[in-house]
Amino acid sequence: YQGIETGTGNTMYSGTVTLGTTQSGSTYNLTDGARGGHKTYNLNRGTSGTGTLFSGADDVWGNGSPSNAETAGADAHYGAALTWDYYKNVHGRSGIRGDGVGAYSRVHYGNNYVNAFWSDSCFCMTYGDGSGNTHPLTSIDVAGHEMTHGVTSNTAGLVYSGESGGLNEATSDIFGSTVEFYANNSSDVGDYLIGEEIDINGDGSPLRYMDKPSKDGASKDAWYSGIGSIDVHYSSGPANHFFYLLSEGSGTKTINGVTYNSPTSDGLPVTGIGRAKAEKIWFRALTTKFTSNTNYAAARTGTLAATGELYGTTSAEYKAVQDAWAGVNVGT
Ligand code: ASN
Ligand code: ZN
Ligand code: CA
Repeated sequence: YQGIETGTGNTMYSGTVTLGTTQSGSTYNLTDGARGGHKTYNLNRGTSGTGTLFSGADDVWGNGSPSNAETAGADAHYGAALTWDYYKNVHGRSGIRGDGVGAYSRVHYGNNYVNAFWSDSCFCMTYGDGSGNTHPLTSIDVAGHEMTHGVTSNTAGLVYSGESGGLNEATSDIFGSTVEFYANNSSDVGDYLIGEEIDINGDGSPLRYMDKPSKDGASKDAWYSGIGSIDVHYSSGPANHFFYLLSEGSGTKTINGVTYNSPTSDGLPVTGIGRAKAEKIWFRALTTKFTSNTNYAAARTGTLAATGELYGTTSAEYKAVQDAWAGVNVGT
C-alpha cells in the first residue's frame, strides 16, 4: 500500500498540528503528497546531502522537545505546509516556482548552527539547531521567510545586495509574517516580529521588528542615501516598516497581545488598509513590477502601479501607499 495520509506533529513552537504524510507499506514518512511532495529530511548534524527522510512505524512525529530528533522535523514540515497553503490560497501560486512542485527541508544541520537558509541550487531549505542545539530555527515565520527567498528568486529576482537586497530581505520578512498570521496557530501567534520564537539573542527578544525596525539596534526605520551599503538584513527596515504602516497605520496598536508603536519619518499619520490588502499589493508588485535591480524609489513606483490596478488610483488604498512610503522617507 502507498497513500497520502495526515499524521500528527508534536512540534516545539506550534503545539500539536496535522502534517501531510505518506504511508508506504507498514511505514510512514514526511512526504506531503497534498503539497507537491514536499519532503523533510534529518541531516543528523551533517552538512551535506539529504541525510535520511523522516520515517517511522507510526504517523506521530516528535514530542515537543528538541532532544527528540523528530520534533524539529515536525516544525519544519508544518512550516513548509503553511507556506504552501498561504501562497496557494491567498495568492493563487502553486509552490515556490508556481509549477506545483514541492521543495524539501533539511533539519539538524551541523552542530550548534544558529541560522536557516534557502538554496536555489538544491531547491531546498535548511535549519540549524541553534545555540546548544536546543533552539532549532524552525518557527513558522522563519520557514515562511526562507521559502519566500525561493519565490523572490523565481519572480522579481531581486539581487541580494544594495537596495534590491534590502527589498529581497524585506519581502521574506513580510511574507514570513503573513504566513504566521495565516497559520492562526494558538502557540505561535501572528505578529509583526521576526524570529520571536527561536530566542536567537538568548533574552527572548525577536530578531527584527517591522513596526519600528531600529528597535533591533541596527535596522533602519527610513530610507537615506547610502542605505544600499549596509547589510541587507538592516536595509530591509524601511520596506518592513512600510508594510507595517500600510497594514496597520501609524501610532500605537495591540494585535494578538503584542503592542506596536510605529512612528513615521515625516511625522504625518498613516491610516492602515489592513494586512489582507497590503499583502496583495506587495505580492502583485513583486511578481509583476519589481525586477532584479529594483531600488526603493522603484519599489514605491511598483507598489503604486500594483495598487492602481487592484484598487484604482483615486482609492484610499492608493493614498495609503503614498503616505506609507512618505512615512519611511521614500519619494516624498
Ligand atoms: N537566514 C538568513 C537569511 O535568510 C540566511 C542568509 O543570510 N542567507 O537571510
Ligand atoms: Zn533572508
Ligand atoms: Ca513572528
